[in-house]
Amino acid sequence: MTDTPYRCGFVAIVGRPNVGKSTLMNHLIGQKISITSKKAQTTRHRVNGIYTEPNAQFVFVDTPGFQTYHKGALNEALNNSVKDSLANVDCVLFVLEAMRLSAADREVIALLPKKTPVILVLNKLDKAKDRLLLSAFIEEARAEFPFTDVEVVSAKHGQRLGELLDKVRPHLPESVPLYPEDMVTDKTQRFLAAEIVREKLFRYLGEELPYEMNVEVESFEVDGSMFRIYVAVLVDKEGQKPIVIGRGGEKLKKISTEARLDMEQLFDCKVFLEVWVKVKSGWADDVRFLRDFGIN
Ligand code: GDP
Ligand code: K
Ligand code: MG
Repeated sequence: MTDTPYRCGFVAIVGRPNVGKSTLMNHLIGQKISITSKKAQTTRHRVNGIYTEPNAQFVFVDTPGFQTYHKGALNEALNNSVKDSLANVDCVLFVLEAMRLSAADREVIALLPKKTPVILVLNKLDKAKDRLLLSAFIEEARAEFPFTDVEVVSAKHGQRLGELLDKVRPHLPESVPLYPEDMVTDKTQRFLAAEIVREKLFRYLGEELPYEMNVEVESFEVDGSMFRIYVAVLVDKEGQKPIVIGRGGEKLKKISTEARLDMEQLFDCKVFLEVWVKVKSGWADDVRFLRDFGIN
């Protein structure tokens, strides 16, 4: 019997918004740590998700998608973050949605590294019923870049993720594990709590979502076997408060109830959650707001 060497390395997940990067990472690690939604640009921060096997540890880096339409400072920061995350990884997963290869996808392809293995991951297999069309599409995609390998998956339905891991594993360097084996993310519970509330805001506000909005965990306390979490939703103007709160407080109530249930599942304990809406005002708040984005 030969000894299999332990392998551990970083795997970046890239692709245009909405191809399913966050969904893929959550399913690969078996926990929901990265927020997902139908809206582009839900993921604003880099999130590392860790998956440990008896002989390997995969550290997945979910990159924020990039924005090609609004060229503001925030979007530049997002694009730089994508480039950064590609610079120092052992393998890249480039995610495409089956049967769609758009200009936005090509912009991401242009940023793919030449010296690092890049695996083409065709997601949303459940939407591609025709096998012939699918293989023609794979050929079309392969003509765009010298991908090291290809795998077809459904992130949402957890299909063929084991096959994908089999293709990634050989690219991980021989190394001791970098994280404890029961750790699923290097993000703090405080960070994850804010992300969960953000996800619900995206989900329930839809198009009404104020563009300038931020979520801040004001306090996170352990109280016996439960967590007490106080979260502020910061909006720009007084007039935006009712959008988040809803008639008779109904929207905010839905948002906080769903967020609490997700938190209880993720943290595996009872959670008391209070969410309220505040208008950001003045210089001090602006500084804090920028720091939360990790920009300054
Ligand atoms: P990201 O912007 O690339 O991180 O994409 P998300 O993970 O937020 O997913 C965008 C949307 O695609 C969400 O509505 C997901 O539920 C959906 N999605 C992700 N994977 C699949 C899949 O395998 N099949 C289908 N039908 N939808 C998926
Ligand atoms: K998204
Ligand atoms: Mg995402």
